[in-house]
Amino acid sequence: MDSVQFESLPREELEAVQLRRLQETCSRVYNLVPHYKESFDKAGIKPEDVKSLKDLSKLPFTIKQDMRDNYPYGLFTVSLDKVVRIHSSSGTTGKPTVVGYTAEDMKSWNEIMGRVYRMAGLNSSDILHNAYGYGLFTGGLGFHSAAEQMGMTVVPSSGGFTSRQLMLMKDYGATVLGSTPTFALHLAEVALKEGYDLKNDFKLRAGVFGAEPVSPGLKEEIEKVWGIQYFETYGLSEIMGPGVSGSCPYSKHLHVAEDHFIPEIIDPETGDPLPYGERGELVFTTITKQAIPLIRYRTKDLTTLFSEPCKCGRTLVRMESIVGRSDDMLIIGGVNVFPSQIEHVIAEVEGLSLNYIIIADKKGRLDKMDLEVEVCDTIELSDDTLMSKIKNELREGIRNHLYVNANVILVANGTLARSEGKAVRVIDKRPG
Ligand code: DLL
Repeated sequence: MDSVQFESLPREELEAVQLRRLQETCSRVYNLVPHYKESFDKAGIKPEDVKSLKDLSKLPFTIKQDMRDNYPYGLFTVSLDKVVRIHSSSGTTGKPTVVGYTAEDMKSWNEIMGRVYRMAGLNSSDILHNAYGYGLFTGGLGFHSAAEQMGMTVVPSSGGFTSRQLMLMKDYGATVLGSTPTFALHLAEVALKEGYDLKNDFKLRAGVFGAEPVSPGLKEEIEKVWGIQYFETYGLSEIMGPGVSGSCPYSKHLHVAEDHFIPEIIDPETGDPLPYGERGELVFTTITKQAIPLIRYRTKDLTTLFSEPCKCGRTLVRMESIVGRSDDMLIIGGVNVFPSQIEHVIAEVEGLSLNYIIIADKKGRLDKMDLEVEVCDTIELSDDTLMSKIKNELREGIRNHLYVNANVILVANGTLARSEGKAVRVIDKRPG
């Protein structure tokens, strides 16, 4: 069965395929990954006990910490000679989360991103201006490979260099923009400042946006200012990258690629499964992944699943756009940032205490991050040379480990408010 047929299969047929793939995946991880043998045994379940999709809820969860504990390749089910690509994303501290793809995984990824493009009405005559970052982040290359495979013309511009991007978009005749929603608005703002006529100088007709949460108002603003249709994709590196779900023209909700991943919603506190229609934490089980299959991976993203039929004819369940996170992860300009990672870097810099506060805000349309840190009580704030050395070291450390820029503000020991209960590490001043 091909990917297109799968999109509108009657539910019973779709679920039969899912069950078979789930059973194969359970055997695979149980037999090949010590972590899973242990966690299945601890939960008192064997792969052959999975007899229906309802049995999914008996399987153990996988969390980000499990990936860290098995860093870098401990959860892989193939040897590295079968792995053709590595990506990674933020870990909660020190080491990043590593994922690998076999050639077959790449085929699946292209298939699901291809579906996102088809749902957006794109085809081989489109020109994709791809402003997602290229590199270890899955955005750039994930968008790139699938578009190329579909025969689109890809302009691999990557992030940054706003004015140059605008020139390329205009001159090369981009019809589709791939970027974070924030960057799409920033591009529009700079274009207007530079005197472009957004509707007539550009040939854009659609955008495929994702990688960060966005309010409905902001989506409308992007559609209006650029005169384009807004399509969304959601995804995460642990599961695959962009393409895990995507919107169609009939619904702002996103169809989940259920031929590759089984979604569940759980209560983030208790871990109990919640029915469709109720909001909770999104959990995915991969059912075709070869290199690093994951069982019941807790995304920490909060959303709702809907099973009602969609006007587009697809029977794949839909998820609402992500409404938040059940942990403290921040997304700054599309880059995931955990306060614990920042703390890890602060701890490495001599002269700093571990009293800090992260302030996420907007500068124009773009995200920015201020980081206020108390120096140790033995350090004089008036020592300019020392202050600039500490500042640079911290800024560089953060850039190297987290790939984001922080505006570092050093303050005297004892200045930052102390909290009676859990320390307040983050103030998010961004609207929405
Ligand atoms: O952000 C993959 C991606 C790239 C998706 C480009 C869409 C477009 P990670 O870097 O692993 O992967 O970050 C995953 O980003 O758990 C969400 O919290 C957030 N996220 C991704 N897509 C959306 C979205 C990529 N459409 C984390 N809306 C996820 C809201 C999103 N949040």
